[in-house]
Amino acid sequence: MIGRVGLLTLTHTKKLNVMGNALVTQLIDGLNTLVGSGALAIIIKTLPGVKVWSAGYDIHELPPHGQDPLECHEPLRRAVRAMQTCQVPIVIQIEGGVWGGACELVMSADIVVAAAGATISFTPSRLGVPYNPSGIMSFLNSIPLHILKEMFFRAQSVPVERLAQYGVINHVVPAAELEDLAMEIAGDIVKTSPLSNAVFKEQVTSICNALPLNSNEFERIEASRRVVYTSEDYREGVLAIKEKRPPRFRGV
Ligand code: LCV
Repeated sequence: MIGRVGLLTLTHTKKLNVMGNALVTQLIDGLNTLVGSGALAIIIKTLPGVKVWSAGYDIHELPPHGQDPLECHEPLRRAVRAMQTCQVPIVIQIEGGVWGGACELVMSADIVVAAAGATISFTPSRLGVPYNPSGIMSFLNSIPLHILKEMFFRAQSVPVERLAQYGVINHVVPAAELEDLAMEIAGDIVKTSPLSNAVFKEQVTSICNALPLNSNEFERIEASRRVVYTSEDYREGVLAIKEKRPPRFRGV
């Protein structure tokens, strides 16, 4: 803590901060500890100078083929819920590359500050993963639809400078200024009303997650998703990442 600003540093950089149970547990415990210690704003960051901020979901912890990789108890879902339900504003500070599910973690923060040259790579379509409704809502609430569709369908790295043009990223600064900017923002937040901030964040989260899907529609979507996570393409996508080669999808 610095004053009432909580600092949460993701330190699994040797494993590219992959979002497996170990890192997600560090994140959730860290948020709870900082709020319990009186933090009125939290900065999430990693060690400075990384090439990869997070490589996304830990592909070695994906459930066995044929099981939903994004079920509510999976690490990514737990991490996003922790970010959204944390009662204090979260400033996330990114540099290097943010991949896959880590993109949703970043988008679940309240304020995003990035080092110039950082990139966001949203990759479910490269793995053959059927993203899920609540995850898509996270993205729809922070990325304009056509930009989100291009990111999803192309699965390419997008510069933070481009995303900042659409308000997806709050600030892009030289890496040397990143820390100071995050602290300046958090320093302003801790001077405002914690009660007002908490109830504002709670309402925004509730309103943004009000998913207008009826039960029939939801069941239909889940049936469609099951076709994907039981497909050969999904098996091939995960294998291709593990074998560090381009995937060869056949649409089955
Ligand atoms: C476990 C890894 C990973 C990894 N997990 O280093 O959003 S969804 O729906 O797609 C969701 C399911 C999800 O998030 O899926 C994962 C999405 N992530 C990716 O597609 C990124 C996959 N990784 C890469 O493209 C490269 O690793 C990057 C560009 C991140 C870094 O490349 P670099 O050449 O610097 P390596 O590829 O050599 O990786 C270093 C070690 O980290 C492992 C990788 O297998 C390698 O392990 P070994 O040293 O044992 O060979 N690794 C990389 N990503 N997501 N492990």
